[in-house]
Amino acid sequence: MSKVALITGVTGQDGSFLSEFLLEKGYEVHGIIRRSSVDYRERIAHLEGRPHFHLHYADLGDSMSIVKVVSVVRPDEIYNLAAQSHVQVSFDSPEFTADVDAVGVLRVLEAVRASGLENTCRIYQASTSELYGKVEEVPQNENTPFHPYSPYAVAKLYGFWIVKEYREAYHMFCCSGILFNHESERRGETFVTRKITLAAARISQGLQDCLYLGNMDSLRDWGYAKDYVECMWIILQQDKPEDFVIATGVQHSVREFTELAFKHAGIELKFEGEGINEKGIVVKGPENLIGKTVVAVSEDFYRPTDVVNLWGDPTKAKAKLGWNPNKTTFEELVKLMVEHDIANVAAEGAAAKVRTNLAEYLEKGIVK
Ligand code: NAP
Ligand code: F7E
Repeated sequence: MSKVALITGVTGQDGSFLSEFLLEKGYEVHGIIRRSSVDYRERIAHLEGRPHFHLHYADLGDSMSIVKVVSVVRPDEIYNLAAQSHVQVSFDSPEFTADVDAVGVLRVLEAVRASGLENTCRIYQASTSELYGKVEEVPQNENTPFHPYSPYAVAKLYGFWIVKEYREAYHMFCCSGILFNHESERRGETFVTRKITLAAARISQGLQDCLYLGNMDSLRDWGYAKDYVECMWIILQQDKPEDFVIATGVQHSVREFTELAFKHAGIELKFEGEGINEKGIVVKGPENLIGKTVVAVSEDFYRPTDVVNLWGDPTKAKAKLGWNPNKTTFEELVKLMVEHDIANVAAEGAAAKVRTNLAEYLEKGIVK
């Protein structure tokens, strides 16, 4: 009998990679989706219609819908990845973020109990390095004190503690993966890495003039999402439920990411100025870009409180899970994202050109 997994957040970056990974392992995979006015689910479109992949409408803000899905699917494993996951957006929608990212976790745990699955169903909670927030030590490990520094992080802290509470109170097999930033060619376009790789691709093809960023000094421990979803599964295959830090153990700034991404797109940058006046100027690359400012700072992307020094210590995961933190290096990650976006942007550009030509032909009466 194949194992049954339920993934909340199946349409997201991690949900899509995890679905592929579990299907490959022979799982029956169920995911929850929300009704949206746009029906195309880009990241999982290639999986829809496959025999072992099933979708159900539910929402983490709606307890009954979660109870219904859990009691019908009766999963062996639940991966609770659903969240309002954008830190800056959490300052604009703090209540929604708390409802989904904090109480939503409780709803999943209670749905498991209500369905009588508390002794059999294993639960993975998508926790985050944002819990360390205004960091109290570097690098951060499982014993580092938490200091959440955004509405997102405060909500996720509740999720972390309620999982721990249910583990101790009801002996449920539920664990938190404290994952540091993980990126990919499927990363949402408003997270800094993807925003940069898309801009580098567009600027190199003459489709964008300038990339506006916020705090370029911010430091992150960036890994590849495809590697990280494997850890989620390994965490649930352990003999006893435990929490783990998953990170690469290597730290880079937003500026370094930008420099490298543009380099892969054939553009060498020199940074001048400081803070709001900092600029990235082209010193090598396409003739028409030399001397031009293609990176600048905008206050719009500063946060009321920003987490600026995340650096994970994956020692426990290496020892107990066999995690290889260097499977995909920072350099490989940036390269694969830029290469993907260059190809993507070129295809979009070609499609846009066809549309422009078509508009011109229609106007001239060449096609009717
Ligand atoms: P993502 O791409 O933003 O995906 C979030 C998913 O949650 C989407 O499928 C979204 O559905 C779903 N969702 C949001 N609100 C929901 C609701 N009320 N009910 C049901 N589903 C809802 O995020 P990700 O990068 O894959 O991250 C996955 C999880 O890991 C999140 O919990 C995130 O907070 C956490 N995390 C991420 C990182 C990282 O670096 N990526 C690091 C640490 C922790 P729609 O498509 O309908 O919006
Ligand atoms: O910001 C700075 C920004 O939005 C990274 C989520 O997956 O990882 C993610 O949260 C840093 C911050 O990710 C821009 O101020 C500068 O210091 O890519 P981000 P995040 O906030 O680290 C954690 C682990 C999660 O759990 C979250 O779900 O980059 N930054 N300029 C910028 N950030 C953005 N978004 N846009 C800028 O223009």
